[in-house]
Formats: sequence, structure tokens, C-alpha cells
Amino acid sequence: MALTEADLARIAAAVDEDRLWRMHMEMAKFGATAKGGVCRECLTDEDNQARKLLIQWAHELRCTVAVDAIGNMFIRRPGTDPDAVPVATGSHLDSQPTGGKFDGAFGVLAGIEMLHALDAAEITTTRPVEVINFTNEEGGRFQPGVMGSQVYTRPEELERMLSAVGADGVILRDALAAFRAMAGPMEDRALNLPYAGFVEAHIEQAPMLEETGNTIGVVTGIQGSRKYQVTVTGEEAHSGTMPMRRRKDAVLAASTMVVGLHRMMEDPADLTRFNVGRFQAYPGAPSVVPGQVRFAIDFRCPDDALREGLGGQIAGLCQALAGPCDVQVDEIQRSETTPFDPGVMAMIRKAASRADAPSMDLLSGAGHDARNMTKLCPTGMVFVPCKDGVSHNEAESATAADLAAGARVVAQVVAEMAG
Ligand code: HGY
Ligand code: MN
Ligand code: MN
Repeated sequence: MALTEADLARIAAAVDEDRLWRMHMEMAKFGATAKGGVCRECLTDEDNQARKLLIQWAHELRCTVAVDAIGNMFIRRPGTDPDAVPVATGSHLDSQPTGGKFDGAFGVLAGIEMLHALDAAEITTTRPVEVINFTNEEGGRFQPGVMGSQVYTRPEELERMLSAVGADGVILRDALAAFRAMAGPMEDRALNLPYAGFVEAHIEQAPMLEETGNTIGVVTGIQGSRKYQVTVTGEEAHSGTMPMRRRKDAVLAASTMVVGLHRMMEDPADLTRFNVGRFQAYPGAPSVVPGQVRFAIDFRCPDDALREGLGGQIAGLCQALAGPCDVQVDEIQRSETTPFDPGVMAMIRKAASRADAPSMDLLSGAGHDARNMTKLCPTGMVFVPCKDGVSHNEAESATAADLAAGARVVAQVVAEMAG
């Protein structure tokens, strides 16, 4: 049954800014850093504690919690039709190693606040409503990122992802088993079950909303990206004795590649975003000529042709700059620029105006689980401002009022889709 305008307004009014803020501060205790951020990498003790609190909150709301084979968590509020395909919102509780309190957590907690608001407004939906906490969105400890939604929507990827080895040497499969043992018995959820709609709330992670004085970003899509792992192999040697001309120095070769790649990626239109955020030299001793370097490339660009063209030159340029070393370039993730559903975008715009929140359309430079969910159902995203556009940084900051505005929009859109 369709909800009325009055129902949607009641849901928006029932979103409690203080409760939502308190939940953020509670979650931010898990992995809290001295600089005010969080270090809560996927399936670490800190992430598992955050997951446990989420389970507790779900049970307090009389919702069920299910877990799938990659550890995604599904908190379900039943609808009147148990056979109806559900509608979901959600994001991720894991963080970057020097992350903030809001990237990811907001999307999950906005979902929990939505469940509170539906209860407070005494709304019964036809479809079940779910809040999802996706596993390993950030891709810091285990690569690649947005792993949970990738496996959920492409189950054939499960075995490869379960075998991912963390930066600390732990295998994801074992980390997941530790979480399951710690969390106790939970219902199992199959991968790739359908949804009738998905909407994800997130901080913008860029300064457009703040600069333009808007509270809600209606996200039109997510720019495409390509991620690579590069392994440069030279030969270890004594740094005081081996003549320079005879060395196979993997750091020298890899640094030359990084500089060359940055030059190649320079783009007058400023569309490309290129980053080498991890660069590890082995054995990592001052007196040993480094025998191996592994570095990670994160390359993004909204223009599909430009991204394909430049991405296609990465391996060749690395080969050309390898000098006496060998180089192997593995592409570990590739996404096209993905548009969101115009119908969901229209619902977000209307919900923002019902909540008296000024909105604008924008494209997401960051990747999100919502991108993978577009394979399953009509999908959209809601952005709220973050201070100075700063994210992936312990200084990340957002206001309680803006977070509540985002939660009001998500609650209405999910309720509208759930009928
Ligand atoms: O890297 C990203 O775009 C996101 O934060 N996972
Ligand atoms: Mn995020
Ligand atoms: Mn992030």
C-alpha cells in the first residue's frame, strides 16, 4: 500500500537528531584514535566490536540479523507481506587506518535511525525494510574494497575474496570465522537475493555541498575506477659494496614508475584522479639494496574513454621504466562510471524538499557499495556535507543537523519504496 504524504512527513519528523548523533559517538569509540578519528579496519577486533553493538541495537529494535558468506550483515524490520522483496539502505562500519567517524558509519546509523523513526511514527510497510552493513568497503586491510557488495552481487567472486590476504598476513576467511565465533549464532543469508530498491547515505567527502550551501546531494552516479597491484622485482645486495652500475634496485625502478605514471595521468581538464597510496619496499633494511617493491594504484576518472585509454597504458609504461628489474602489473578491480536510477533520484529530491533541505545533483568521485547494488535494483545515494570536504582523515567532521537531514531523506525514500 502506498504511504501518504502525511505518513512520509511523519517519518521525517520522527528522525531524532540527538539519538543519531549519540549513535555516531558510541560507534566512534571502537578504534578511536588520539586525533579524534577511528582506525577500524575490516574484521579487526575494533570492527567486530562495532558489529556486535550493531547486533545489540538491531535486537533492541526487535529486528532480525542475518549474515552472508562474506560477512555482510542484514538487519530486517518485517513488512506485512513476508514474501515481498525487501528494500534496503546501508553502508559500512569499517574504516581506513586513519579514518574519520562518519565515512561509512553514517550510512549504517542513518539506517538504524530510520528503523527508530518508522517505529516512532507507527508505520507498517508492505515490504520488509533492511539495513545492511557491508564487509570491507574500504579495502585497506584486504584488497579490493567494496568487497562485500561485490560478492553479494557477484557470488562467483566469493572464493577469490575469501582468500584475500590482509596487510597483516591474516586470511579474510579466518578473520570472518573469528567474527562469526565472537558474534554467536546468526541466521545465514544467501548471496544475491533480490531487492526492490537500495539507497545509501554518506558524507560527501568533497566540498561542493558546503561551497554551494546545500544540505543534500542527490548523487547522479559514481565515476569509474581501475585498481592495480604492481610488483617490481630486483635483487638484494650489500649497499656498501655492490657497485651502483651492477645493482637491480627495486625502489629506484618503482619510484621512476610512480613519477612517470603521475606525468602520464596529468590531464588539462582535471578529470583524472591518480594515487599510489601504498608503496612497500622489501626487505626494508637501510643497508640492503631493495630486492622488491609492491605498490598499489588507485586510478579514477568519470570519462570512460579517457579512463580506458590511460588505464591501458599503465602496464606498458611500467615495463618501459623497469630498468634492470622485472615488473608485474595486475589489475585487481575495474568499474565503469555507473549512473543511479532517475526514479530514486526524483524520490530523493522530493524527500529533501519535504524535509526543507536544499539539494543539488552531483557525481560521486568516491566508490560506494551502492555502485554494486545497481546490478540488483533501482539504486540511489544521498550525500550530506562534511567540513572542508575532508575525508579519509581523522579530522573528518559533519554536523548533527546535516546528518539528521540525510537520515530524514533516506527514511522517507526507503519507506516510499517499501510501500
Ligand atoms: O575509496 C573509496 O572511494 C571509498 O572510500 N571506499
Ligand atoms: Mn565510505
Ligand atoms: Mn572511505
